[in-house]
Amino acid sequence: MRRRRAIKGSPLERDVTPEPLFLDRRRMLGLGAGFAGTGILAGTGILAGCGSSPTGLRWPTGHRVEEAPASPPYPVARNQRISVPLPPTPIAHFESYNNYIEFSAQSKELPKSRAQALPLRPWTVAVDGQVHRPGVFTMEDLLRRMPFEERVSRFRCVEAWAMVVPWTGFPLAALLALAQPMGSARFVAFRSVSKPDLMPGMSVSEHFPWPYTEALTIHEAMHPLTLLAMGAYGRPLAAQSGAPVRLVVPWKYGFKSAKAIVRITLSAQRPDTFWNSLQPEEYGFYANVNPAKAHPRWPQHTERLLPDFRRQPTLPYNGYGDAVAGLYRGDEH
Ligand SMILES: Nc1nc2c(c(=O)[nH]1)N[C@H]1C(S)=C(S)[C@@H](COP(=O)(O)O)O[C@H]1N2
Ligand SMILES: [Mo]
Repeated sequence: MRRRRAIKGSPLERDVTPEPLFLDRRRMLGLGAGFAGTGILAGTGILAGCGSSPTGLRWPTGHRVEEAPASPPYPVARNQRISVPLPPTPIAHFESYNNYIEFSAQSKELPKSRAQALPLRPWTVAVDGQVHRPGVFTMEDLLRRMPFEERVSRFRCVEAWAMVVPWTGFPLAALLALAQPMGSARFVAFRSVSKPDLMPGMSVSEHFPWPYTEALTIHEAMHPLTLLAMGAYGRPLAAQSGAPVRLVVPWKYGFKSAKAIVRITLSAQRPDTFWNSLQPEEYGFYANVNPAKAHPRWPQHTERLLPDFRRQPTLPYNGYGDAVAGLYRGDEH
């Protein structure tokens, strides 16, 4: 891929994270303004014109937090500026063709029936590590306090199939703002729930480095396109889709988007992650969708779009290059 002059001195090359960015909570919650100020989104097409916030909906003001219903008001307003103008994959296909290796390492169909055994409440997400204010959030906390919106995104698995999904969620940056990352935090790790008794795939693949984990750089994690989803298609996520809360990073291969998250840990060092530690040649740490990068098992220049698996070209960064290419030098994989 062509080296881009504009990326010199990109966030990845910087050792020191600009702490004031994280400490100014007011600015952080107005994500658009905060990010525009850093230059990370300079020249972006997809996010241009977002105004002071890329999020379409705030919890109605005037509600005392503890009185607010613990559910986003489905359907949540769509953020048109971030959404792609494509017809969503039918929900029946989204909810019955799944990768969820804890439930089955082989089958795309078994997660749907097996995942129903997973209790989705009570459920908490811990946010810890290099943060000034570590915390444990219940799902009700998140539903009351986070700025939910709907956004229609492309989703691309490294196995070369693709979907278009209307997610309901909130920018991960909004949750990280509450935890106040330290200047030393350079990576954000995600840990999926681990319940071997309920998850038959875990014992079939017992040599795998459970639990399922993934990670992003702090700059990827703070990017407005990085979503924590609790719903899709205007309703709460199905268990097999990663309920009650999962990551969605639309410019990366799907394995980065960890399901059923229970812990988010900020660190100075890059953490080991599940697929990358098993097969680094097949599952790069960055895993940005890249049609030009050969893959040992799946050619990446085209993809098959659900529901009919029509073949179409794959786009660099899954079509989100204008918004995210500035995060990279171009040789990350
Ligand atoms: N915990 C966990 N998260 C996971 C996976 C998994 O096996 N376990 N599979 C990943 C992969 S490879 C993909 S493509 C997506 C699939 O999401 P979907 O089933 O909603 O399409 O989830 C990702 N998140
Ligand atoms: Mo995947």
